[in-house]
Amino acid sequence: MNISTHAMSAFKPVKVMGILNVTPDSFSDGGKFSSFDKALTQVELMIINGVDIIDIGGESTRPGAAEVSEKDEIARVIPLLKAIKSRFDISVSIDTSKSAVMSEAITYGADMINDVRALQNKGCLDVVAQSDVTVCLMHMQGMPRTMQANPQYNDVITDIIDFFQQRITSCEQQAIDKSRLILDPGFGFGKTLAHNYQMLAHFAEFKQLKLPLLAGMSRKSMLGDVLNRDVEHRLAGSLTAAIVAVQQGASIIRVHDVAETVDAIKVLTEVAQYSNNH
Ligand code: 7PJ
Repeated sequence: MNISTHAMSAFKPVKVMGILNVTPDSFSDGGKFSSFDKALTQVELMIINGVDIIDIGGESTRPGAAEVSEKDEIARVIPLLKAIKSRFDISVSIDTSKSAVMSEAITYGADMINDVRALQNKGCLDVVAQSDVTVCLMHMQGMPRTMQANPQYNDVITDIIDFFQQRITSCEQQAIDKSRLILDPGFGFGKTLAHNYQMLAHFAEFKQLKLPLLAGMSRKSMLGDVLNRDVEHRLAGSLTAAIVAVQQGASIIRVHDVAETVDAIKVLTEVAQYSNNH
């Protein structure tokens, strides 16, 4: 399935992307079956709860996180991708910035590449051009290790729109059709608290690029800083942020809490059916 085309259709149902983190200590050596089975159980639960896309990430891009080698990242995500694709009928996205990981992921049936570096690393545009996967181009200022040090923008919205326009042009020059692209302003990726809330308050402005939009705010610091709650207690904040993003035109919401987000979006969608014909 071409996710971006689907998200652009007239009715435009909002999709929920469920986060599946593959931690460094899980099964990179292929020997720890309990972690592997746990991940598959989590996938099954997300599917039961109505997830549309599973997003597998083998590189931690949290602020301050260390880098991971190509070999390790492949060992973390590809066996899981294969297992999911052989057991379930569900779209899978691979959260990576490495062309070798993208290539393997595409070979083993990934439906989408989710790149927090927006295909700027060497070889990524080429690999994606030779496939038909959907791509999420995310904006990040700086690199994960240092990005939160001192983020600066002239205007966070227009700076990100300029970045998107450049990336869209680069994709089109490589014959990656616009219909395959999804845009994400990258909450928390080289942004202050104020930048993050400006992005959310004005999220609808990204619609001018005429592409589906993805928003990922689940459990992030932009919620924790306002709520003064640790990462396990940010569900209400995450749902509120998700709903605001949907109201501002987001097509895909990337979350940890699938069941709750699906419920919230169902209620919002029901309201929307009555709001146009008063
Ligand atoms: C995002 C992501 C996001 C996209 C992460 C975390 C950090 N990919 N990968 N958008 N965040 N597209 O989930 O807290 O916001 S990792």
